[in-house]
Amino acid sequence: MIKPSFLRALSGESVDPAPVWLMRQAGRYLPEYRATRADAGGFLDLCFNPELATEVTLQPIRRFGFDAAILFSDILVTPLALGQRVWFEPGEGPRLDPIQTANDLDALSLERIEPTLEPVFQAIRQIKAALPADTPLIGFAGAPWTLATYMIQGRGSSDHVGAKLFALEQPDVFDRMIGLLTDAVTRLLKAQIDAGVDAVKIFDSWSGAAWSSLFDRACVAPAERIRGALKASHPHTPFIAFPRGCGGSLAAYAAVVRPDGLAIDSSADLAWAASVVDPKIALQGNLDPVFMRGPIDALGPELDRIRSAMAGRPHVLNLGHGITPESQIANVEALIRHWRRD
Ligand code: 1CP
Repeated sequence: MIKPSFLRALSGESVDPAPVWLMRQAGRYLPEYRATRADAGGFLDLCFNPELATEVTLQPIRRFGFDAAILFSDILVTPLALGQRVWFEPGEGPRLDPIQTANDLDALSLERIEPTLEPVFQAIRQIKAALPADTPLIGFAGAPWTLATYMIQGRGSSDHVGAKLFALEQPDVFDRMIGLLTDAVTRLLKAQIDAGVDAVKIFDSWSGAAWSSLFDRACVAPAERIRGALKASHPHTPFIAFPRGCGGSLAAYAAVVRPDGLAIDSSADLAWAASVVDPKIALQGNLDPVFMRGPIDALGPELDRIRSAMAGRPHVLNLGHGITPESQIANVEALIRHWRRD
């Protein structure tokens, strides 16, 4: 069988047209997702039900024929598997019992990851059995710093001041937490690969909130360790990193972490990113998600700009962040048509 375009791009090949998938492609903008979600009850019930997680992973593939599927799960299953209480407040978002002291951290355990997340691995096996053979499956985890922001603050926040203060006030506990999460993410991604995913991605959604030396310590160093451990055990599985909002630190991040794919947020100039990142690393991105709900006419020129900035280098078309619930199916269809020149 010919290697799928997504895996070719991640092995450093320039593919035309570049493969396309969208961050959060399974989600509330799809009526079929909303229907399955209503049947499942809570959001976590959906994540831990292999049949339903399989169904929602496949929905965007059936509807749009994306070049890769992404496992339906959430980054917050990692703190849950470590033993922290995690729940979703309907209409609001995630909530966790915050980690405030060394004792709270000591109550967490790496040994619970594989048994607690067995339904996720079962979903991976079912998804692989159901997906078209040429559609790779992406597994993922939250990166340690982004997970720590939720674990310390107990919820999402806009400035992450709680987590940043924790790093200043309890540096030893903070470093131990990042170390534990680095091991947890490594174990989770290895288990996902063993269950059948074809590539893995770490989401450092809040790396842009870290000051430069915190970024080195809590984002760059852990990502480098995760990549090294995965390459030692699973050398052929591509590793994608997403240091969202890291600005001018992108070049240093790419040089140290050396991912196979580097996801780029919408604020970065792709031509600049191409000039500072090793040309063997596939760049993934970086259309602003608002184009999925704005006038369709605006899409073509923006996609052409991305195409010309990425000409001749390995690229995966994606959004610069997750697709939002307000997105329009017609916009996603227009994006695919224009990109593939159908
Ligand atoms: O009610 C619902 O249906 C909940 C909405 C939702 C969905 C669809 C949440 C809650 N998580 C998900 C799925 C999800 N989360 C996926 C699935 C696969 C796909 O892409 O199709 C993925 C990859 C994630 C990853 C995730 N969860 C991230 C990293 C990516 C990013 O967008 O930056 C983060 C930060 C989360 C936390 C989270 N989970 C859910 C929400 C609403 C949030 C954000 C909370 C906040 O900070 O306010």
